[in-house]
Amino acid sequence: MIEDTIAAISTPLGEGGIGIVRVSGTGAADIAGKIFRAGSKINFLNENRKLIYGHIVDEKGVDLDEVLLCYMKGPHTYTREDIVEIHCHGGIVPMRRVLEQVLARGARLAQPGEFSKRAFLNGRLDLAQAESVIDIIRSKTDRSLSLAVSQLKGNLSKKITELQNKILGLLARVEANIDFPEEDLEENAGEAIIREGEKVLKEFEEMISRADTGRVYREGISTVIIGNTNVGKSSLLNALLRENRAIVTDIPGTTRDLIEEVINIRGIPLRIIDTAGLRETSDFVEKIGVEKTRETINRADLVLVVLDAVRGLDDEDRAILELIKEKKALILINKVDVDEAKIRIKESDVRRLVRERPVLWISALKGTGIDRLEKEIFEMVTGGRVTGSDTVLVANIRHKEVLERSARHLQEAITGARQALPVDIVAIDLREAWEALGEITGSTATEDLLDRIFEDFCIGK
Ligand SMILES: Nc1nc2c(ncn2[C@@H]2O[C@H](COP(=O)(O)OP(=O)(O)OP(=O)(O)O)[C@@H](O)[C@H]2O)c(=O)[nH]1
Ligand SMILES: [Mg+2]
Repeated sequence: MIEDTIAAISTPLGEGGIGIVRVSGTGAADIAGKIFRAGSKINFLNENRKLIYGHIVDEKGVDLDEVLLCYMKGPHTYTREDIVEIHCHGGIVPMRRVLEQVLARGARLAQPGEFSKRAFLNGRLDLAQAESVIDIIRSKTDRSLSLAVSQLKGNLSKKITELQNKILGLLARVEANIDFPEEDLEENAGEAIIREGEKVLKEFEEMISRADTGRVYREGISTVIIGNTNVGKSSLLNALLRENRAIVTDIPGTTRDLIEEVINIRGIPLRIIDTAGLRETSDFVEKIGVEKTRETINRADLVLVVLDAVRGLDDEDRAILELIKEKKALILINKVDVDEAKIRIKESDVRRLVRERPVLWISALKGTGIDRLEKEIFEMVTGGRVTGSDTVLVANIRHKEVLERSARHLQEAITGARQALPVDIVAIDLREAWEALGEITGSTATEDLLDRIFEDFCIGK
């Protein structure tokens, strides 16, 4: 049982119609009783889960704000504790003043994610579900949202528990032999571990192989547009955004600072950065821009290289293509809208330099080839695999690592069974595989791990 009462402002700090101060714990009702004056003769304690009109007052009885208060009696609440939510006016000062009163009457300021941590500790959500809450808040596209909602519903947890049960089944077969630890694994049991174990291992592998796609939906892809000056990089960003975000001029060196935007490509959030054109330069400011671009390329998941069809390939373009040798990249020949006679780039020359990478002709100005480009990007980052919306996708890198660790233990157990190792050794590997999986749902998570997960949350959640 957690004894203390926590409080925080749960809405963003800024101007808004309403702002909510949330209080959770054994003292929540008591604190509300001291600072809330209902508008009529209602006792809010008798009005579970209803909004009651009134005022928050300070120690001297002076009104701080006109509010609606909602008292929610545990255990049917987010944290399973008594919760009071005070809906004040959404301004920094009213919310702060109300929070101050709550803290002055005995609550303590909640840590980031502490409401959700309590929801987990009190058995309201398992760990994967609690993690999905922050994914919902941070989702960038419809698809990332629906993935996170599915996880909150417990679909991932269900799958993980199924896998755990299958491993337990294997363990039971091994342990039937364990009374005779000196013995090697009984012939039949050994075969069963190999046969059934391989099946379970396949399920692991499928989940792991789809995890990168899940991660792409959850985190997005960091993409950078590079190329010589004046080739149309900013125009391409605008074409992808379908709005005029970046400044486009015919003066080389227009873009100096990096511009970052998020676009939605078939449900995948693409965090896309327009850069300063890469060229040898003596302009000091531009030099800094070019240096930044190099760093950005190193950090990016995907690079879009823009070439200018009119200007043709030059040494600088070749240098740029050299720079991305190790990166996932698409090569775009821009300005295909001009008269054919003006085009000085040969696709075969480009292809020779970039080997198997896709080369597309586009016009950033007219929007030609942009759909095709989006299709290529989607296929590149998902491996062309379309996953149905009811498929359980592992989207969190932490979950993927746990699955990999668990799979390794299972593999060890199978190998052990193949070599007819003593039963207790095979049993240890199976138990470790089972235990690792519990880190996803939290059944075997350590205090340390929990701290690490919840400290990444926002305040008030
Ligand atoms: N004909 C044609 N002109 C284009 C196209 N894309 C860009 N341009 C023109 O090329 C010039 C440079 O475009 P920007 O988008 O500013 O090029 P940039 O690569 O961002 O240039 P810097 O930021 O200076 O490196 C502008 O005059 C654009 O109108 C295109 O598809 N067709
Ligand atoms: Mg530009």
